[in-house]
Amino acid sequence: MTDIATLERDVLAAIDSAADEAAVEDLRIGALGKSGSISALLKTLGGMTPDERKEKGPQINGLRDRVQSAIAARKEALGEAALEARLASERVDVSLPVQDGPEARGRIHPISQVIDEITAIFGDMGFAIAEGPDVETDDLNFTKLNFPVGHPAREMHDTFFFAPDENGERKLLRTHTSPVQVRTMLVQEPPIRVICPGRTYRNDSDQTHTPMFHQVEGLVIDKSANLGHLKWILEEFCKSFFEIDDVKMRFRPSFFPFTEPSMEVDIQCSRKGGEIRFGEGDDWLEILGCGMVHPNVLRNCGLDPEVYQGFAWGMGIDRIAMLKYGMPDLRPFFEADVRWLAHYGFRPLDLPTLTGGLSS
Ligand code: 2U9
Repeated sequence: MTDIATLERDVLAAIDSAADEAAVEDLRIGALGKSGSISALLKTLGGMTPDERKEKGPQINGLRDRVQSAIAARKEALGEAALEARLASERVDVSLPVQDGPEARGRIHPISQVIDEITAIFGDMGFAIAEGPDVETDDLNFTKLNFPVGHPAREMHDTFFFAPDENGERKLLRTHTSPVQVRTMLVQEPPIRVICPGRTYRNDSDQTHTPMFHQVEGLVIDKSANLGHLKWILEEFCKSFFEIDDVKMRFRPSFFPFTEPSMEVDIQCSRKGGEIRFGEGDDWLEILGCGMVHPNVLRNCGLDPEVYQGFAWGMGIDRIAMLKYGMPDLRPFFEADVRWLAHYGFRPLDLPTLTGGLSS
């Protein structure tokens, strides 16, 4: 076999087995590029005698032409195969249902939903919504609320304290949202009607307690606000929130430093087969605490208790969310598990309204 025939056989075999277009291009450069093997043969023609050139010229040029067309054919075949593979892998089945967008797949956390429901109910009664910082001063969280310095109630709150700053002041994570009402009274003239939902913190953790939890507290201050008004507001709230026509409520005497008198409130319920239903039955369930604002608190917040009076209440949002939506354990609320959220969460476009129902 001549050198030319051997070269042709090798180059054509390599082209035939090239796996992709890049490999074919490498072969083209190796054969027909500036320093390619066939280009080298073509260059030898210049140094040949006319007779030799007559014989070798057609052989070498024929070799170049056949290799060129083999390369073009292989490139085309590989290009078509690559396109086929891409079309197969990227094929869109237009008969499949359209995938939901984020607004349809996302879920509202039950706590956010319940805060929306609570603010819708109290907003409709004419209450403003107030918020304040999670990191508070001892003064606003305790002293102004009539917790005497060194009083055991400060310890009862299992407070998370920060290290004292350069002035010796020891900040804390608020143990209730009451400092928000204190801030409101310090800057706003009565009449005051405000609710304060938000995060609160206590060093406590078990099946019904998490170190961070949510409260909503309410405050009404004017010249004649009294327990009759408080009772009506709480009854209307419970009827709206639990979506029941009527509800019995039971007020038991209690103690809080910031209210006098103070009460804990139970609502009527039935417990059948482990399921709690409100507005029926003859069982009771504690849901909130309340009372008339203590005169010391009014004074501490710049209001004259001889002129102004009012009432306040507080309840745990997480607890009433669990009760309303039948969630057995509090801890998954804050574990950010999307499977839990997919089950218990709410569709973002289903906004709670008073006319359309709150849990629809
Ligand atoms: C001011 C004056 C009075 C807010 C109140 C309660 C009673 C109460 C608890 C319920 C369960 C907290 O979530 S819980 O752990 N709260 O019982 N809260 S009266 O009284 C105030 C607040 C602010 C200036």
